[in-house]
Amino acid sequence: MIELYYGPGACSFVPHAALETIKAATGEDFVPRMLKLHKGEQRAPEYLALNPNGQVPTLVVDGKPLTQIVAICDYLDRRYPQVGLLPAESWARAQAMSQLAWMNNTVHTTFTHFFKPENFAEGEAVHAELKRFAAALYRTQLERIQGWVSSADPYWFGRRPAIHDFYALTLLRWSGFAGIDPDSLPVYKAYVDRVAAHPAVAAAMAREGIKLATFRKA
Ligand SMILES: N[C@@H](CCC(=O)N[C@@H](CS)C(=O)NCC(=O)O)C(=O)O
Repeated sequence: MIELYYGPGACSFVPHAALETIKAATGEDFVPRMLKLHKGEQRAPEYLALNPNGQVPTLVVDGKPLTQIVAICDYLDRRYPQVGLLPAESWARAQAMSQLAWMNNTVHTTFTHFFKPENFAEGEAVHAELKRFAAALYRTQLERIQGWVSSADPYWFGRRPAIHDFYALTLLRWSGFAGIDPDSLPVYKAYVDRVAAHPAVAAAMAREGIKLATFRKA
């Protein structure tokens, strides 16, 4: 049995959409387990026993937990290679892992500095500066992703939606919270609209109750 602990709108959307894609392609189902992050459910002792970082996602396979998006996605792709969640050929896969690692350890972390500056420093003035700096840096990182997806046809790796599509969607969706108008990244936005229209991705979004539009003009 596969269970996924996720928080609506959080980075756990990446394995969530992957599991919906697996379900659509193979019929293999999973058990979604929602945590209310704003209520601190990720810090409950029972959850910390699964994921001592107190974060989502956690994949639980036959009772055994696996943490970290990169590891979870690698596992799901190796378990269901027929779904095409990551490229199979060695060099293409290595390049894909390089991009995935960068999205996870750099772009995602830049957003965390905007979203939770209190995790990195104390004091309101420092938090305000961290938010300003991180939002500007985040934009430059999204521009790099826009360059990559400018050749997506229709998805990152071609015909089938893959892990990178789910991460790219999540990162652009978050940009609205950081005051970045997605219309200012039109190629990236058009690509994410395509990804979101895929039935498996739409199913994950519906379960989480999230929409793409998060940007509000100041
Ligand atoms: N490197 C971790 C990052 C996980 C992460 O940042 N999760 C966030 C949501 S996007 C979280 O659970 N935050 C809750 C908290 O920090 O309290 C991974 O790849 O799984």
